[in-house]
Amino acid sequence: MEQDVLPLQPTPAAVPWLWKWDELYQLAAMAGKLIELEDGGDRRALGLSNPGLNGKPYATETLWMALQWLNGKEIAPPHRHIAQASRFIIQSEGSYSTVEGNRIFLERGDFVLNPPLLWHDHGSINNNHAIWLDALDIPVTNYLNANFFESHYLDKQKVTKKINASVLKYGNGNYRPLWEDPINEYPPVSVYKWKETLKALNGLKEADEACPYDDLALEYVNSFNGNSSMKTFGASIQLIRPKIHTKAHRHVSSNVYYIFEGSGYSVIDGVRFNWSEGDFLVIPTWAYHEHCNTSESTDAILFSVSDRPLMQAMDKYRQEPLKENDGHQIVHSVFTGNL
Ligand code: 1HN
Repeated sequence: MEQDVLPLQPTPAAVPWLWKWDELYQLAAMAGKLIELEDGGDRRALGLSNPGLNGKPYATETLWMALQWLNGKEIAPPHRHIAQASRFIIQSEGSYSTVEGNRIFLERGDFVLNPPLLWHDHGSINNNHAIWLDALDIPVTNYLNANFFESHYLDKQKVTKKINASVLKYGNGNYRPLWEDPINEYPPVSVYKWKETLKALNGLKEADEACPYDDLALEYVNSFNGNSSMKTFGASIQLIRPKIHTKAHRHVSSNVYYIFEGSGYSVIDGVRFNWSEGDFLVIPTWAYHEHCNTSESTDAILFSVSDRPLMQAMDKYRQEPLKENDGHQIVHSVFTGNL
């Protein structure tokens, strides 16, 4: 009984899980054909539902992760919500998001921010469909009973700034327009362009330093204050060099990974999860995990979101390395998709 109230350590209901790209893509494409976006309607988003969470469309206890499909020439109308949101672009040519009047064109690998209560809509200027992942703090917002949601009266916002203005103004990271004060709340830039992210990863490669648990990993931060991009969750991009096998650790924060490029595997609590481009992987809180890029010559690049900023803000974050077996888990099975 006492252990129900004061467990000795975290007991996540979310289970480690892997969603394969082929299956997700087929479902999203089918939704693209079958489901119309209506005026004042919502988004065509497939929520990743962790099998440990009783049918809730949540990837972990704290993170919502979905795959969104936008058809060519389509408009996903403006709305706003208190939930903190972000997107990582998988495929887009000619699609845009307008966040609070600031329209940005989306390209593969871009990381897009949507701080709370900012109006946002998406659209496309040609016939190409776009696909991206949405990461939001919906489970936390709902748990706290703090959700607010509002639809806009227009079917798309007026564009009030120059196209891509926030990238032009703030996208270089180290500089601030002298006539503005630092923005302390959320990052001033609304999209971290893939070109810059790749440059940063390549710089880190040259610097020849690495993390034993993640190899080369960078968090997307607010360039004005160094904080995480959102308050309830953060996002990172990670490059695992060929043949690198990281050491295992565990922490009080859950992660959802999207495999942007490459192939390899992760071992989570003794189970091996083989991944390749496009797959999604969940690492629940306090689960031991290590990663391996199995390629001899190609980098593996992984995008991930984590609720660590929330845990740290509440003073709940802990991290510990696996001490035994030179920091490597003993693999007792391979994930097959069966519970
Ligand atoms: C949302 O606003 C979007 O704007 C996507 O693209 C997914 C899931 C739950 C709640 C709001 C979007 C969402 C969402």
